[in-house]
Amino acid sequence: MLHCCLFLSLLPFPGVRLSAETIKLCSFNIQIFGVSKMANSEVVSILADIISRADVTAIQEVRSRDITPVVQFMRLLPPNYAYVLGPREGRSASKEQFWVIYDATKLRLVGENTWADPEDIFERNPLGIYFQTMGKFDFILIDTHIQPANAAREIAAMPGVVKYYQELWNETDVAIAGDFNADGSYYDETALTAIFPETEYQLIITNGYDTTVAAGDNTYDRIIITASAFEDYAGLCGVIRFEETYDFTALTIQPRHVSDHYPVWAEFAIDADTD
Ligand SMILES: [Ca+2]
Ligand SMILES: [Ca+2]
Ligand SMILES: [Ca+2]
Ligand SMILES: [Ca+2]
Repeated sequence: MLHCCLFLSLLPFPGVRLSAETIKLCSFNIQIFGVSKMANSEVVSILADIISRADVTAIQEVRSRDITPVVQFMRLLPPNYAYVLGPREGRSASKEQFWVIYDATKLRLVGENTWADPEDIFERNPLGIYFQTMGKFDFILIDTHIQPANAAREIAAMPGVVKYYQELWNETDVAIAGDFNADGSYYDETALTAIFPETEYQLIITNGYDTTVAAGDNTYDRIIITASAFEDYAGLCGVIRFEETYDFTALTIQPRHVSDHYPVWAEFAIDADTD
């Protein structure tokens, strides 16, 4: 009986297939990445370890006037990792860049495009990237960092961004990954299912997850996929609570020095794709 229960507990949700080979997609707001953060070797080694355990990571909050910290960080990763760095985005003097780091032996970059935002809705225009895995799975990754004060309006505009990229690349599988600020005082998270109805989208990181290092319980960080990618989702996702993963008693830093956000992740089969 015990064996039976153990076995059942390993099964994914009904209807979700297990695939031998998967890719791990991560999203991580690394909080004000630039010269100062790069100077802290303990922080940087944890960031590098997390990112090198994923096959592709959508990063938010690169804040640097020049590319030097980005280039320095890439040297700490295994040589098979490549990246796309988006343009500097933001309405004030404080600019941010999206940064997508991926394992080039697992994923091939097919296209990259920053949303032009004709109605100027987004403070930081989302970055779309079209990836082909080494299996059948091809998909669009949208990296986003929703402005907290304007969360409802920016989130409501996101399905239009999805549609734009689907038409641009003639590809229906989309994973939106990023810091949505979709909880707490910024946003009523129960409103997400109206914007992303379950016939058309799946909220992989659902409202119960805590993605913040602070004591509060907020699901700011999200991975959301389109219906055609339901077949590709391998049924595995989570939040990396790095204070439980790394031994901070051996370090001089606190978990909050790594970031105020935890990374979120999801796995996708590379051979289930039919579109
Ligand atoms: Ca596809
Ligand atoms: Ca929540
Ligand atoms: Ca928390
Ligand atoms: Ca698909």
